[in-house]
Amino acid sequence: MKPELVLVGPMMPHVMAALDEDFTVHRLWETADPDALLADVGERVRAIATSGNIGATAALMDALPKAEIISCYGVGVDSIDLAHAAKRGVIVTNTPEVLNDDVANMAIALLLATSRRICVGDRYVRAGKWPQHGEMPLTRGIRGKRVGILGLGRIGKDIAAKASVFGVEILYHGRSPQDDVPHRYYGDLVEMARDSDYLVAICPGGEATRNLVNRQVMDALGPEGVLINVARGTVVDEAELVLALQEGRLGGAGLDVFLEEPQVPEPLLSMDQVVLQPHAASATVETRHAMGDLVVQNLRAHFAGKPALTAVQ
Ligand code: NAP
Ligand code: 8YV
Repeated sequence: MKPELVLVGPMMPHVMAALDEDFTVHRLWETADPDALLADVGERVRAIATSGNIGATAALMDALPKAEIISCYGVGVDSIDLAHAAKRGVIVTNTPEVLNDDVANMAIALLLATSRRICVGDRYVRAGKWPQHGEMPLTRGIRGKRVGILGLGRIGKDIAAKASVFGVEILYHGRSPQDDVPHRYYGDLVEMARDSDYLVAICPGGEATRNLVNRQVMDALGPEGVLINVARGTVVDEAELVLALQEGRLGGAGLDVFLEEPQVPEPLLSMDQVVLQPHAASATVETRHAMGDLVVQNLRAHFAGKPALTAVQ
């Protein structure tokens, strides 16, 4: 008999087809009464498949007391109650590495788009302003600038490698220095921001990093500085970010992630010094395919009696 699995939200068709092959899948989002479904099948379900944006609460785990594994579509697992999963002995897996390239590319794209005002230029041309007003104001080059990376992990290192090609100097901040990297380490984020032209946030979300990029950090980055956030909305004090941009204490921002997605603070929508994305850093066909495959591979390994491929805990 196939093991039973709760799928909390839709996934790519090939992922859902693969899950259907190996599991009896209960589609939580399709039912009008999720609590009734959980009460009905809860005692039999042995696996949960979820995504980084939906996660898994303690209540969901309690409703599925026989669940052995949570397979998450996404590398960030801040939306999963990891402490509760550990208490219940539930394995949690994520999708690391396969998304590094595209997420790093988005960070670089935001860095270039903010400094070269790509979206402003696009709007300038579309609005017919070029023939009317002539050249747009000059933008900023990035060669010789300093890029401070908050979170020099798998993706952060990829961003560092790609950014280096543009002739920038890389600085980094994390909880501890890393022996095997050539970049300058800062134990103090404010100090790094003071020395940076661009600050790229790519650390995990969750309570440990909540509002790490606060008013002090933004003021240290300064009126010419640009914040790129491809980490999580929680990492940046969003209200302070809006104020810093409005008051010109911060030069610009490239933002892929927000506090209350899909809501974006209204004042950001009209700011030319800001480039916005709908949490799309990993959203290419290729990467999302690979992430989906890994969700399935982790589940298959576990139910074949093998260790999950990419367990977080
Ligand atoms: P990773 O390899 O675990 O790297 C995380 C880095 O963050 C590490 O270098 C770590 O360094 C640092 N860090 C952790 N806790 C910290 C803290 N409290 N203060 C300062 N630095 C801290 O993770 P990854 O695979 O690169 O992914 C990083 C994050 O990117 C994910 O968790 C996710 O939130 C985000 N992400 C976003 C998107 C998107 O679509 N926008 C896509 C993928 C990932 P230390 O251990 O030295 O502190
Ligand atoms: C996904 C992400 O968009 O991997 C992550 O941590 O933020 C993104 O790749 C998200 O997890 C999908 O829900």
